[in-house]
Amino acid sequence: MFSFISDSEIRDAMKKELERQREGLEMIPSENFTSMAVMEAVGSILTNKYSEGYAGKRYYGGNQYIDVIESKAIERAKKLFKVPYANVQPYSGSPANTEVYFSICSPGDVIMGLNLSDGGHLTHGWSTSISGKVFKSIAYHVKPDGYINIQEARELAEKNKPRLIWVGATAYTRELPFEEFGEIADDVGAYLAADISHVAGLIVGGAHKSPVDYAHIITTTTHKTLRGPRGAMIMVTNKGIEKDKDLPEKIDKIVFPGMQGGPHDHVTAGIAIALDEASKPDFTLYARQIVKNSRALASSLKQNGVKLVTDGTDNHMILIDLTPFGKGLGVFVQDALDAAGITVNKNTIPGEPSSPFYPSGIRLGTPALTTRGMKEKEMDLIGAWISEIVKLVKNNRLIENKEERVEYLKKFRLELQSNTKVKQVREQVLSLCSKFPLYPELKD
Ligand code: DSN
Repeated sequence: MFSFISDSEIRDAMKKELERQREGLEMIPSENFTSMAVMEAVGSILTNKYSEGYAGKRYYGGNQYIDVIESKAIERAKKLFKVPYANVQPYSGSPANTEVYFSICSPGDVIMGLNLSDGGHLTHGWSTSISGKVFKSIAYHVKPDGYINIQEARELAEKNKPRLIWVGATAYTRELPFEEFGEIADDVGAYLAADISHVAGLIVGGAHKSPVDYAHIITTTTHKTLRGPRGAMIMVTNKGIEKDKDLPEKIDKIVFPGMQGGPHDHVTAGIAIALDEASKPDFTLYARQIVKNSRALASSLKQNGVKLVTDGTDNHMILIDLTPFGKGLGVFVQDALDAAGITVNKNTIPGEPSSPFYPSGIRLGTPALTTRGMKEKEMDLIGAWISEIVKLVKNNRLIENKEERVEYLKKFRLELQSNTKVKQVREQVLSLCSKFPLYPELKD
């Protein structure tokens, strides 16, 4: 394995990363394990090629095979998501969303998206993102029950007349209300862009509604539930073309030459392969199992006394609300779970009483564990282990003074290494992982 990498510093880190993925429970909801076929494409000679432009209209020679690959990826995306146009060149989700803005908006235009700590994405108008600096960003929120406040979004849209509205999220555990946002956008004359990065695989597998009849534009990353390589796509729906027949051309021009140079052809091949994999009946079973697992995990956590935002889940993701124990506790739970071999991420929750770096929630999900073949029975066990760790660290407090806080966290992390409970859970995690081997094809 990695036999051509003679650079031992990099090779050793790569080997350790493989070991970490194999021997731990990967529960960051935006992560997944691609097939060997996707990895082979991404690690291939395609990385050598430059192909600025589009199939048949390139600025470099020698693109006859790249044209085949990119055209296949586009054809498969169109078929799978039932759209008349797709661009598969965006480097990742944030560039894709930025390209949408510059295709249809001018600086200073009003745009709307879900507030960051309510589950929205940085690129949906948050102040530190270019989207919140260049455009006049209006945020809608979730209600006290954690569900998107559609009434507030309607009122804000009617008052502010946005050019573009985003429906989509990065930390939202319920079905996205595409139809309702479609009506709001139509009523105020806005474009509706659905960012389905998190749920694309669920949509393709029939485990989440599709925005195709309601949105004008759809963006998605390709590496989350869709289980492809790191990359992204921008699609236009029939509704989008009815609103603006030039939308595909505008998007193509903004992606290249507007914002990007040469496409990552190795990634495009990986996307084409992943889209083919996602079109198979097995993928439908996979998508449905992700949601079954997520629901089983949510009920295990609740039974063990852990509070969840919206009290459950409809998708691949769960958001733990740690505020019953105190504010800013996400870092303690994330680090303790890490020590036990369970990888999650600390996350803000709606009405966050602390800060994005020291938030009061934990975001976790089931796409990667489901790829490994785990089912409800395993989720039940994992929910109990996570709850034990939450209870172990819940009495810690985030110290106000920054220097003292750093010292306190250092000591906390050191103590985790010898903690009996953490060691016990770590052993159980190791034993579970050994029953669901990851990448057995990669030999030492
Ligand atoms: N950071 C990605 C996620 O984890 O959801 C979104 O950018």
